[in-house]
This record gives sequence, structure tokens and C-alpha cells, in this order.
Amino acid sequence: MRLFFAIWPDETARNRLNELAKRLHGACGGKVTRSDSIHLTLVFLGEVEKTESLLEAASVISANAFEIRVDRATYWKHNRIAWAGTSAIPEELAKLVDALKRALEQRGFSFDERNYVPHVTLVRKAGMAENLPEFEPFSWRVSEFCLAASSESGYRILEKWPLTGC
Ligand code: 2AM
Repeated sequence: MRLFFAIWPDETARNRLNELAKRLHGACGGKVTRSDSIHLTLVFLGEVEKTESLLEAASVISANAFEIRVDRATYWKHNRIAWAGTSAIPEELAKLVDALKRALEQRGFSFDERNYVPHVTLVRKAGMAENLPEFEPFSWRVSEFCLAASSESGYRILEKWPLTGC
């Protein structure tokens, strides 16, 4: 199974991200992400046989709920995706990612040291547009994170954990 920790938007944020996805698709063409597949990856693990130690690692995490201000849309040429993100990464998001990585490293997982760029892929196989559409920034309230599996048929959420203070 290809596994990853992620956050999935609640209905309000999903609707906003889905609207933005359609607008980006209008500008770039390509393949728009299905609204129920829209997510932000926290830690990508790749092929993992057994989930026990992942579940254990996630269960020791204590992190606060937070809000992401979605205020930027970007195109990445190297993998031809158009994505939504934020110009101000919330401290709690960075802490959640660090805590997850630490808990996973203690259980034998390792990660590349590339800089973490939180992004929500909204269009794949996108063409480069002259200008991406402007949009009104919006707030995404994050109160849980999850372990998800990726396969040919799409994504499946395996388990969810609440963030505190929500
Ligand atoms: P993407 O949307 O930019 O492709 C499931 O594939 C999730 O894991 C997606 O959010 C995907 O990001 C991310 N992902 C896939 N391969 C990855 C990698 N090598 N490093 C980090 N994230 C990855």
C-alpha cells in the first residue's frame, strides 16, 4: 500500500478548494482533482506493508487544531500540477509535521530532507497558463489528521486522529 499522512478538508473548505480547482482547470486544462480526493499531504511514506507502527506513531501525537489561510495558487512545471497553498505556513502545521516525522523516525522510518512545501494538488497534467486566476483568500479550519492509502482507484482514509482545542 502507498501510504501517507494527510489532512482532508471539511465541507466548507472542500467546496472552496473545489471551486478553485475548476477555475485553475479553466486556465490550465488537464485533469481536475475530484472534490472528495482533495487533501494536503503531511508526510508521504510510500509503500508500507504493515500499518501497526504508523498507527502507534500517530496515536502519540499531541498537536493543536489550526487554520490555514489559502491564499496562493501555483503551477509546478516539473510535475505539471496546479496547486493551492498558503503564503503563511501555520506554526501548528509545521509542528504537526515535525512531531509525526519524529515519531515515525523513532519507529525506523526515514525521510528525505527536502523542504516541506504544503500543497493541495488541484489539477494534474496541467498546461502552464500565462496567469493563474486570482481568488479571494479563504480560511480552512483543520481539526483532525488522517492516515490514507493511495491506489489506482483513488484514495482511502484508513484512520483519523483529532487535533486538540477544537
Ligand atoms: P502530489 O499531489 O504533489 O502528487 C498521495 O500520492 C499524496 O502523496 C499526494 O498528495 C502526493 O502529492 C503525495 N506524494 C506522492 N509522492 C510523494 C513524494 N515522493 N514525496 C512527498 N509527497 C508525495
